[in-house]
Amino acid sequence: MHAIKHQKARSLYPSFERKAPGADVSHYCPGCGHGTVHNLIAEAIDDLGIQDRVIFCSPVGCSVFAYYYFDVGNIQCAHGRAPAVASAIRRTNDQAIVISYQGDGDLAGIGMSQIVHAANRGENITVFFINNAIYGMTGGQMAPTTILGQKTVTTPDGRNAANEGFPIGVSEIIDSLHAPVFIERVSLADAAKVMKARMAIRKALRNQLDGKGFSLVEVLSPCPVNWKMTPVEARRWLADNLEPVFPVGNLRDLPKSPIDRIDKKKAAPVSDRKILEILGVGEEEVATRTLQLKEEQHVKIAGFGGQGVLSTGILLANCAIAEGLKTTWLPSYGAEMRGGTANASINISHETIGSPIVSFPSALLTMNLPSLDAFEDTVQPGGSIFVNSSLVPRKVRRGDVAAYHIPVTDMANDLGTIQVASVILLTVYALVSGAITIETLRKIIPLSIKRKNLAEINMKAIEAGIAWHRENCAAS
Ligand SMILES: Cc1ncc(C[n+]2csc(CCOP(=O)(O)OP(=O)(O)O)c2C)c(N)n1
Ligand code: SF4
Repeated sequence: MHAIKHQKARSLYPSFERKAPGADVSHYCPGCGHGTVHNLIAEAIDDLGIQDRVIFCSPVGCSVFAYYYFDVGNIQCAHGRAPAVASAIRRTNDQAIVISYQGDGDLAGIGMSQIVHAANRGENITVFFINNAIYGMTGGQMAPTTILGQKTVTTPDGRNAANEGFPIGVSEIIDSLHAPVFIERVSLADAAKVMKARMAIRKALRNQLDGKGFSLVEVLSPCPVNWKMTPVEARRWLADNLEPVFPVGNLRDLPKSPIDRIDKKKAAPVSDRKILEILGVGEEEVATRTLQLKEEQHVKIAGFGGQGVLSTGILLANCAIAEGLKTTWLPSYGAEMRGGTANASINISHETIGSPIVSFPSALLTMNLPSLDAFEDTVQPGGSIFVNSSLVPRKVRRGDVAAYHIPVTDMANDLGTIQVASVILLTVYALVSGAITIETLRKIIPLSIKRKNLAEINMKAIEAGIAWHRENCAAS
């Protein structure tokens, strides 16, 4: 049993210096439950000795500013997406103790599928779900957990099941899944209940430390401002009205995760070795290959849907794997099936890559004018832009990048199909950047493209790219 200390937890900053001038106190309203939960979490972090390991994922909502208060690693997540972010951090950093801290609008409204899937995967993360039965930050709209009859700005006559459905019991939904190890609903209605909340919060963090798996603590928490009550009235209303709808207590406390029973080999993510096997590249081949990548590559390939920009991106990423490099590929496309805009972001590095996003490409491959217009200004100074000059009627305007204008659609047409235009562009990029070898490209194409005749034209496209590079090796 830990002694109660009458001092601020070490895991909270001594003074809360927010951006707003003179703002060095918490922004929470008087009587708000968020502050209480923050204290309970911070004390648990101190007592478990994990301050230097904790990464706190704060949501969109009143607790968005948690990073001003917790002296731990912090990430502010998009609305409802904290469980996905927390899962990714936990999977890539086994030393991290990851907290997903979420309100009811965040977790049970916009983020409902995120939390259900993270719980269902049994992610080894800890979720603190602050249920104040209302959208606090935006001024008191109905939340999924608003109780029947509760007046909010969007249900001025009270929530009515016929119109708005019933309040959602999040803990009960999570309890219907196999994987979670710990689910408890607690309340901040009085001091004794706060002490129970304290125990549950500790247990949920301890579980992660012990590698047990997914833990969720739902905290029934007052929002006096939007409930239009004094802090004392709010605590009473919580006990009299919220607790009967959302009964407090432990719903689940397993000694170990059911996920442990799954064959570890089957659960293991696909390794690079497996990918090399699929690509038909021998390990010795990778080991003996001289890595010629001099600097990290952040590539954006952009064009119309149907111009092969996404598949060319996959080809580049596959080549990077075959070179023994780390890589990521991230597609982005509009809602249209064909003819809409599409782009692929590819990172290539010797090191593990933290994010698949390419905001500032070192190389931009553009297949059409809208792509050049959209991304030209984002290219890093000293980077390169490769332009399909058959379809782009203007030159690159930037003076601080190397520009290559290549009539790849015309060249591909001469080979028999415009489908291979983007591969010609990729070949020139490969030669200019040295990121991947032509030898690898030749090897991967037949493995990636199953239709033999198309693979053959792609091989010709590589030769066309080499020929163009030979004749125009200087920036045009
Ligand atoms: C994508 C997106 N949609 C909507 C919003 C507006 N928004 C900000 S906070 C919030 C609700 C937060 O309510 P809740 O999760 O219950 O947290 P509380 O503020 O009560 O702690 C909403 C809808 C937003 N910021 N981003
Ligand atoms: S609006 Fe409600 S949840 Fe938000 S800080 Fe104020 S009391 Fe807390």
